[in-house]
Amino acid sequence: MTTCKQHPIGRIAPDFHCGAALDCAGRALSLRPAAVMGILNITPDSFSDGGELCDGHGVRLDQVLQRAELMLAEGADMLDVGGESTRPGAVVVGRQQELDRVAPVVEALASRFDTVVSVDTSNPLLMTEAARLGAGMINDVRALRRPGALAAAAGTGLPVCLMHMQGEPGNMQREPYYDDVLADVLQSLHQRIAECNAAGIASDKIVIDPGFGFGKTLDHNLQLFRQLPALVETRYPVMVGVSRKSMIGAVTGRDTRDRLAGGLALAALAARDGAAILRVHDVGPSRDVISMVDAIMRVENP
Ligand code: 7PM
Repeated sequence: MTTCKQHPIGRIAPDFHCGAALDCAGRALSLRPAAVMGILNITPDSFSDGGELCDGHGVRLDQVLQRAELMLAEGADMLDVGGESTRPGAVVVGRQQELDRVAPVVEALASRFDTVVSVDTSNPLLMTEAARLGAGMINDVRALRRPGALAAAAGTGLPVCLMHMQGEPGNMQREPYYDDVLADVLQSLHQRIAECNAAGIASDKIVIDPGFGFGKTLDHNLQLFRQLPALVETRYPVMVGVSRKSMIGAVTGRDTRDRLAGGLALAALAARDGAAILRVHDVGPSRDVISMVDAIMRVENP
């Protein structure tokens, strides 16, 4: 294991090469320039897309497919399907209900579209089922902490995104505290990576995510974002999810539906800092930001 000089606890992934592609169930996902992950929230109470893909009667598959098609036309490299709202105070979804809600969507997307379908879940049953139905990645805001999740994820052979969260969705925003937010996030992610490795998930299948808004104050979120380069230096691909989040609302004073410009500013900074995957609601504009930043970074610097 190599160590990163600037960050003593930032051990680097032994086998990961910057610019490499991620193997998502046989599909090569290029991470340079950053990949765009389009968000498909299959929850009745999603905070920014108002349950339009799912209502009291269940998932509206036609709407989901239409939205997915639009995102892909706008240049999404992958789609992230989630059926559990992690909003503080959200209705808790049962494991079976989550499975019934999300699995058919994964199947429909994977069979119709030539793209990577990521499943946003902490549920081991859904991980296994989604992989069987053609999912290409597992995205877990609990970083595979639920009983059975490590083994289930390892069994799929899929890449996993390990997100940092302090606490649980129900209590995470009650006075979050860190001595040093970056050090804490890095240390906890390295601990999860070690658990993954021990369970048989190789380092080249791991993506890390600082978890903006998950058990963090505005100041923690801003500090973490400022220190993205330190996360990128671990050589694990870094996912950034800030689209429409409250840190943008807190700075700009805008409602969720008016946070696009703020989010694009952060997308530009994340792309410049070397983030590997941007998880966004607004695919087209985010794609343009990445293309533009990439053009600037590629041009020769005399
Ligand atoms: C309510 C609160 C609804 C928060 C939705 C959310 C991330 C994620 C989410 C992230 C990764 C949202 C979040 N956020 N997965 N899932 N990283 N890897 O804003 O930042 O979409 S849910």
